[in-house]
Order: sequence, then C-alpha cells, then structure tokens
Amino acid sequence: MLKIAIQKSGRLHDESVSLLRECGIRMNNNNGQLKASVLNFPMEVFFLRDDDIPQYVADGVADAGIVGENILREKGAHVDNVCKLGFGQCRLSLAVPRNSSFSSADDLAGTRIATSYPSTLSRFLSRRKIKAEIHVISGSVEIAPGIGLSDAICDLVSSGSTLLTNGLKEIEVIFQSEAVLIANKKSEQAQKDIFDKLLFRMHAVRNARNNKYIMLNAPNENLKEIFKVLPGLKSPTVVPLATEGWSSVQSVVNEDVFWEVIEKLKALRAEGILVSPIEKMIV
Ligand code: PRT
Ligand code: ZN
Repeated sequence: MLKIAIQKSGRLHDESVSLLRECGIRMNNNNGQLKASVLNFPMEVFFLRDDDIPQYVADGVADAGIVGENILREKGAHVDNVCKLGFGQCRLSLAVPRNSSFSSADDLAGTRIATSYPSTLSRFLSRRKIKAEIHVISGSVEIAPGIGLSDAICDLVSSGSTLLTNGLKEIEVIFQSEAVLIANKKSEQAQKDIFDKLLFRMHAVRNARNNKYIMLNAPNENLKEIFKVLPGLKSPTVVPLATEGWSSVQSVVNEDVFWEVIEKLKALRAEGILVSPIEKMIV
C-alpha cells in the first residue's frame, strides 16, 4: 500500500483530489476523516494540514505527498522533490507600503519584516547580505505594516489583490512556487513500484493537459511545410480526402505555442481546423 498525504482543505485540496481522480484513483468519500481508502489502486490517502505534510513524508508516516514548494522550503524536510504539478502557483515576495521609498530588498536593511516564512526569508537575507529584523506572524501578514508592527512583509502573492487592498506594493520576488509531488527517501521497493505507477499516470495526465489534438484539411503541395509546423508525437497522421489534391492531417500541438501554430497553418492554407482536448497522453 502506498500512503499519500494531501491537504485536508484549502487552496491545494481540490486540485490534488482532481489530479488523483484523473489518474484513475477512485477513493471513497472522506467525509472529514483523516484517511480514505482507494478502491482500485493499492493506495491510501491521508488528509492533513499542508504544514505537516513534509514532516510526515520525511518520517515515512506517508510515502508521498502533495504540498506547496513554499512549505517544503520553509520546513527544510529531507524528502525527494519529485516533480512540479502545474497548480497552486504563487510567489513568495517582499512588499512595502505603496507610498514608501523602498524599491528593492537591499533597501530593507535595518527594517522590520513580518512573515510566516522566517527560515526562507532569513536564508534570502543572509544570501543577499541584508541585515533586517524578522517578525514571525502566523496569519494576515498583510496587515502588519498598517498597524505599525513592521516596515515590510514577506508573503505569498498570487493575483496581487491582497497587497493592493492593504495599500502595499511588491518590490521583489524571492521565489516562484507551485504544488509539488514529494516522496520519502527510504521507501520500501514495493512502495516505490506503486509510486512509479502513480508517477507514470501523473505524467500522462500532465502531458494531456498541456497538449491538444488537432485535425485539419490542407492542400497536398503544402504538406511538407505543415509537417514542420506540426511535428506530432512521431509524425502526423495523413489521410487523403475525397477531393483530389487535399489531405486530412491529424497531430498534437502544445498549449504554449497553440495560437502561433494556428496562424502558421492558416498561412499554409489549412482549412476546417478542429481542436479537441486530450484525456490521457502516453508518449
Ligand atoms: O489548513 P492548512 O494549513 O492546510 O492551509 P493554509 O491555510 O496554511 O494554506 P492555504 O490553503 O491558504 O494554501 C495552501 C497552499 O496554496 C500554499 O502553501 C501555497 O503553496 C498555495 N497558494 C497559492 C497560496 C496562494 N496561492 C495564495 N495566494 N497560499 C496562500 N495564498 C494567500 C497569501 O498568503 C495571501 O494572504 O493568498 C493571499 C494572496 O493572494 P492574492 O491572490 O490576493 O495575491
Ligand atoms: Zn498551512
């Protein structure tokens, strides 16, 4: 049995559950319980506070976990950081009151900085040789400058609206974070084998999310150029159309370059372009 820890409730919970579902994991409803059993995979899911997940995995209470990289760095737990999962994106940043003259981390020498990330901040400050006082608070860090507790804050930012409503401006990004899959360093071979199966499925889900299936019709004289734009997994599938001199081309296109590719295809006289999502992609 592979034991995996995910957040009980909060920003990473829903996407962690959806990712496991897309990997074909069918768990019984947890109804606020600590753990859920899985009906069709040798796995058990633990629901924990995100702050506790790295330690549980490091101690081997869980074999694997899904947690924000921000928590992992702050806790400094001794686990394998296996891969990024493509959700829970945010950044740990320094921010100051909008009207302040501080414009970079170096300006914060001699100031008081409020944060829930003291270890990460302290490592950052010593790397940059900045001497500042760190005030640890566990929540609502953004109100600290307003109530005179600090001159600056170091906190997670995603849309930036919390900073804006509290009259703060971001002056430096310390690091970009997202949800990651972590694993115990000393799991038994049996657990490692199940973990590898899960990882294989996660990659298939991830590839599918990042790619689209594309079908189009094109004049035969432009096919060579179209193949350059649409290399496909191995090479595109080509089927002749009933209309002489035309073919149907089927391939896969990466989300990041999608619109560029479409423009090039149109310039190559591609017509009837159909695009659909891919459910799983095994390469
Ligand atoms: O109960 P538990 O301890 O498990 O949960 P929690 O309350 O500690 O964490 P939670 O659910 O808030 O966040 C879980 C994880 O989501 C974090 O560890 C990050 O990896 C990730 N994440 C992504 C974020 C954000 N985006 C985020 N915006 N975590 C927190 N925030 C907060 C931030 O602290 C600030 O207060 O949202 C506010 C800023 O958001 P914007 O959109 O206004 O910029
Ligand atoms: Zn937490």
